[in-house]
Amino acid sequence: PEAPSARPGPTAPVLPPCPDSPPGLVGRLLIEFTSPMPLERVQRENPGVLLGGRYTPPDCTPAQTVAVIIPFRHREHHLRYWLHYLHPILRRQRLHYGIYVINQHGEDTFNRAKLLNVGFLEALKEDATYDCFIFSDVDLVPMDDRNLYRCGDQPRHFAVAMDKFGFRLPYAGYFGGVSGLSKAQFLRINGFPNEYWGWGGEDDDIFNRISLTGMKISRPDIRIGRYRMIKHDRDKHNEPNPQRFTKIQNTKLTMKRDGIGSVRSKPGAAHRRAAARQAMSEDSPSL
Ligand code: UD2
Ligand code: MN
Repeated sequence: PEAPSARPGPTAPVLPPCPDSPPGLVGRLLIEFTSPMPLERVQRENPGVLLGGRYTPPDCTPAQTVAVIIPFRHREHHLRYWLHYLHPILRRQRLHYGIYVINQHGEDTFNRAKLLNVGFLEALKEDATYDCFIFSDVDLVPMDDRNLYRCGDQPRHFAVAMDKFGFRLPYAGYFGGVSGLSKAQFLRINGFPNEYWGWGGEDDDIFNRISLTGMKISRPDIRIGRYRMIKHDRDKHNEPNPQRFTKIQNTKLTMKRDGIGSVRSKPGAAHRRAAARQAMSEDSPSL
């Protein structure tokens, strides 16, 4: 037998790799949103989660480091349910993860995809080792913990069977709700569009980006990728975007200049930079 190991630190033993299929999963879960969920309870029931929503399995070394990015504004009561259900699930999945709630300040029109771009950059700023990014609506809770929140060799769509769509995929190219891309996959599509203001279309644009760069969507089995969405009305300042139908026709043209490379810039600056970049590398093979 080995000597009892010292406290964690430079002398801590090297943990074995986490198993491909985590042993402690329970399968189908009971998910309901009746009584309100106090944050104190979430905190009490998840003692292993560190400040900032970070968690590392105590008994194994995961292959990936996962940043979960949530687009957010005025949904505190949804967030409390989400945290209540997701922390134990992600822990059972033996993930090394951090949660990033990306709040849109002010009352301008909501922009989900741009918030997700910001989340990608902010997570990497905090921890450059993130190599997998899961993008989740705040109101979507998986009903089965075998739906593993990790990245693979193709972009992943997790929310394939939602209660609000009768537990079916609404259409073949649907990529909304919860999705995941490795850092390399995300950069390959130049991240997400920044120019979808209001509800709708941005998920289809992301789907187009993935197809146009020659990747394929991977999905869990329809019996496992089940979700409950917390019932809600359409938020203020997130009206359906009337431009969405024409915009998703033009992904091929817009994705080069509108994406993770231009998220921080003011209107106009992105165009100028893209033009400069193109002038410098007309024969660039990417995108
Ligand atoms: C659908 C998709 C979603 C996205 C959206 C169109 C599902 C389950 N999800 O969501 O992925 O493609 O259509 O844009 O089909 N949010 C806030 N505050 C707001 C507005 C939105 O926090 O004021 C966030 C929140 O994380 C929310 C998400 O944005 O879950 C999507 O907005 P939604 O839930 O109002 O739209 P929904 O359910 O039609
Ligand atoms: Mn919703």
